[in-house]
Formats: sequence, C-alpha cells, structure tokens
Amino acid sequence: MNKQIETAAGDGAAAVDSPAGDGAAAVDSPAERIADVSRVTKETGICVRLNLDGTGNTSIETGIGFLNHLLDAFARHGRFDLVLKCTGDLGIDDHHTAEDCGLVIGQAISRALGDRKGIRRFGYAYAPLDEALARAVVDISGRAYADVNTDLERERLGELSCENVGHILQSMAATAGITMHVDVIKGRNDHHKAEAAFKAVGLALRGAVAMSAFEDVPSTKGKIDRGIQ
Ligand SMILES: [Mn+2]
Repeated sequence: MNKQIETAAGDGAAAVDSPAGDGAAAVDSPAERIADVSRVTKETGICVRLNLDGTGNTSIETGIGFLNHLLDAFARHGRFDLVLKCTGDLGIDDHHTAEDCGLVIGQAISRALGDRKGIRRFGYAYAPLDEALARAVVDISGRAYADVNTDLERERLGELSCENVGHILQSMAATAGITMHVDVIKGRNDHHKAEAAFKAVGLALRGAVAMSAFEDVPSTKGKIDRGIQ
C-alpha cells in the first residue's frame, strides 16, 4: 500500500481508496501502470500519457474546449493522471479529433493494464450533476462493446457535436477492450448530462482497474484479450 494519508486540513487525495463497485479494499499494483501512446494520421496527431494509479492530474489540449472539459472530468474522477495533446483537422469538423482522442485513450488504458492480473475487472458508478444523473457499468473483458445513451437534445456543446459525446466513449471502449454501458438516467441540461456521463465512466473505470485481493487474471478463460496495443 502506498496511499498518501490525508491530513485533517488537506484537500488532496482521499486517504483510503474507495472505488465504486463491490466495496472491497483496493491495493496498489506492484508494477507501474503507465502507458505512452502516439498516433499520427492525416486527420489527427495525438500524444497521450496515462497513469492508472495517478491522483487526477491532467493536462488536456484537444483544440475543443468542451472535449477538454469532458476528458478532464473523466480523468479527475477516475484519479488517472492524463496528459493529452491533439492537433486535429478542426477545419473539417470535430469528428476526427473527438473519435481519435477516444481511440488513443482506450489504447493507453489497454497498454497500461498489461496482463490484467489482479484487477477487479468490473466497476460501476452513478454520478449526479445537479438535476442530471448518469450511470456507468464497465467490464474489462477483452470484449469491446459500448452501449451509450446520453439523451442529449442540443446540436452542440461549445465546439463539440453532441452526437460525438457517446462516440468518444464508444471509441475508448473499442481500443481498450472494455464492455461499457452508460446511461444518462435523467436530466434537463445537456452540459450536465454529458459531464455526469464522463464522471460516471471515470468512477466506474477507477473501480474496475483497482487491484483486488487476488493475483490471477479474473476470467474463466484464464486470460483477457488486451485490446489494441
Ligand atoms: Mn461543467
């Protein structure tokens, strides 16, 4: 265990990790779970560094303000350290940037997880944001599947098309090899609904990547496919 103990006056990380899920205590992985991924296409150039055992420090520059905001919410509440720099073809629209950021973050998750030994694998969380409430359930299964229902009504949030909000999560699940069900259960404000969804995913994934008391790969197959490396 290597968790920092929070002082009485402190406002930093919680003293005891309490990931969403089944309530069992989490332990630190002996190995660093950090991944660096770079991906360059004719549409985007992206560099990511992800630490699954971080504190929630982020530096996110996608060129799209609301996308920065969503990824920040995801990483902050997942307590992942996430550095992301993207230069995309925003002169066309936001689609390639949004999609590719999701793909590369998923790839970094997959790579940082390594052999998946000892992880809790499943995680779930609810996140409210005022009147909005979102639920995320994730399984680090090796099976890429995402069912995302954000129920957004506006065309755009800032410079991000609302149709891409769910697509980012689907892209992330595709490369991470994660099964993900995300539902915005209620809400009226689209900013709140989208942000609550990303917070819920961060919290759920935090629970799923946390280490269990067991050292084996939690699968009846004895292995979990690693997604895109
Ligand atoms: Mn916000």
